[in-house]
Amino acid sequence: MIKFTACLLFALCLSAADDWRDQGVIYLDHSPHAAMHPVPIRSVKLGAGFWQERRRVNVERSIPTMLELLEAHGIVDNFRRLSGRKDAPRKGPLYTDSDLYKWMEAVAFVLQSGDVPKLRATLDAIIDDIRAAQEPSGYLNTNYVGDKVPLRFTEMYRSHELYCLGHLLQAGIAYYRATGDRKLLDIGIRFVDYLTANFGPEKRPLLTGHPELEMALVELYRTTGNRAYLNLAGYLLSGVETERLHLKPSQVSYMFSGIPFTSRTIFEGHAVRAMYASSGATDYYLETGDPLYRKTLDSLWADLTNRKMYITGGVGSRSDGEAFGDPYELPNSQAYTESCAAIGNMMWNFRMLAASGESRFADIMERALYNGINSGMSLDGTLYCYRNPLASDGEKIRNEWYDTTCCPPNLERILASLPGYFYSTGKDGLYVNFYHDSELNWQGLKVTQKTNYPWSGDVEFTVTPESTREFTMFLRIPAWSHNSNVELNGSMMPAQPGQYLALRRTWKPGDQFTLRLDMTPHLIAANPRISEDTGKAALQRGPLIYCLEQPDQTARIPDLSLINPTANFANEFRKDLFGGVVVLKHAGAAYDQPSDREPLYETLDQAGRRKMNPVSLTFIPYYAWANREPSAMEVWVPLK
Ligand code: FUB
Ligand code: ZN
Repeated sequence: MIKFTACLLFALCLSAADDWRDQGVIYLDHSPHAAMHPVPIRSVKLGAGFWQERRRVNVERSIPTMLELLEAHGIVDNFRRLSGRKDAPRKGPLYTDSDLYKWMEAVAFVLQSGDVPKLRATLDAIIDDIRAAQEPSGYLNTNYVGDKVPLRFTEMYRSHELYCLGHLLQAGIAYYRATGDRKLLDIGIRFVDYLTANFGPEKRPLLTGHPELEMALVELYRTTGNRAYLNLAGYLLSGVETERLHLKPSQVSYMFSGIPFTSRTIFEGHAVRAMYASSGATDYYLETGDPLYRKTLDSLWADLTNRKMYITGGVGSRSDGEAFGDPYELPNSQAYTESCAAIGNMMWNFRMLAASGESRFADIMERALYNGINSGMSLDGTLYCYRNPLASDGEKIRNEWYDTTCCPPNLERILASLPGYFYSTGKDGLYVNFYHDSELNWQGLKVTQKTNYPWSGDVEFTVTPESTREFTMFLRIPAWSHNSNVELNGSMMPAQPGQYLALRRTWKPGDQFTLRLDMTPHLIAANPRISEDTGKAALQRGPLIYCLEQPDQTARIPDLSLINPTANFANEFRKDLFGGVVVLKHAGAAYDQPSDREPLYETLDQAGRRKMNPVSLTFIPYYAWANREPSAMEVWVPLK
């Protein structure tokens, strides 16, 4: 490993040596255009509470059961078959290697938080299976073998060869950062070296038909210091091979690759592809500072957040092509909102946050994480949503397995890596991106948070530097927290929403302060152009979006509406429900006669005479829906 000499961290940075233990979800300590540097996963220990419970279930249930399923569906045997260790036909769609790699990355992230010897041994055995399957050239893919060898790199618009490699590299990097062992990383590097030897502007053309490799290559560059990997990412993003590959406009729209990334102005096509491409392009910007990339990324972000993103942070409206729709095309029950796309949204915004230091990007991360990602996994950790719609008539939405099982291991790797998103360092101090009962211990600084977030908005901080020193604690004040304050040394200071509040002072061991975020529930209106949400409101409390689900209501969901939207919500902590959640109650009304007994059309006068009865509506956090019997649900509720 290359040892860098420059130290770009803030004043507490003691050493510039590049130790694998110092490297987080992404490693930006030497990225010249990074304003913020994530801390390692192992430096943050989450205390009991919201995410730690999810993380416990992830390790104890999700990760083991997913491996059983990957084994049962022959996904691991696909590798063993190539080495002769198993005589079994290849199983599953052409991209299944990536599902195993994502699972391996999840395990590697778990190991970054602390050794789990049994899990490590299982992972080591699978790494051995993968190594045995790799060809001497470095090529590795379980689909393009046997009579499909002639098809290698001939159908890159669909082949997922490079997508799988991207996930292999990410797993290898995570494993290296967990253990210091390069064995999985080197398998990926051998394949990349095969690519650099054979492909490029003067050689054969290359295309990521499903972007993913771009961000993995930039991370590989950050891990090894080898600039060839960054250059390969730049080549893929440059999209210079449109003609040599005879790509059609419809293909480059769908793939979100194949033309220069910097020529993009809007999101279109396959949502996961677009999010991963944007993540890779941001990674490339963080290393190169190319202003055209920054301009493109800013325009795309505006397109997403002003016109194409759900209130849950989910993206991708159409099931046809798993794709973005037109501006404001955000249907609720038809929403596609693949879990992977919400994850991609969070990953992209994490990189934009690092590039800018602006809290609006962390706000989107939080929105996606608590809602559109969190909904993707059942509370018992064994069932998953591929789609995360915002309304349902009660279809069965969660399954333990999908033939395209990209989402489950993706959710597992996010939960396993979560501590790595909580803090970043910058040249002036420490940024607190997320809140949770936790302890950071990093570069001679301890920070503890005592809180019951997200059920409570109060966070008590204790700051303990090794010795007294001056730096800034930057606290993210979410845009939803309209009346926040910080109490420090007996004085209260207000905190503006939508920015990092800078607390600059000389901190001494044991200094304390309390942040109070405003958890008042708010009804949210949608842009008038989102036709499905006209005359409706959604409910948000803190970072959580709420919904109505049938079991909690006294009338059927299609017959319900909210009345008197200015009335206060009653908060109730229900210990018995979903492992403990705050439910919100509000006055509503229900049609006396169920609406499916009304005529299809009638005059407004007649409709106005329909009798409604007062009811109490009970809202639950959106992420928790579909954890009982399949039943109707809605996020956007009609206003009476
Ligand atoms: O393209 C195959 C899978 O479909 C990918 O893993 C995901 O992006 C999903 O949308
Ligand atoms: Zn997916």
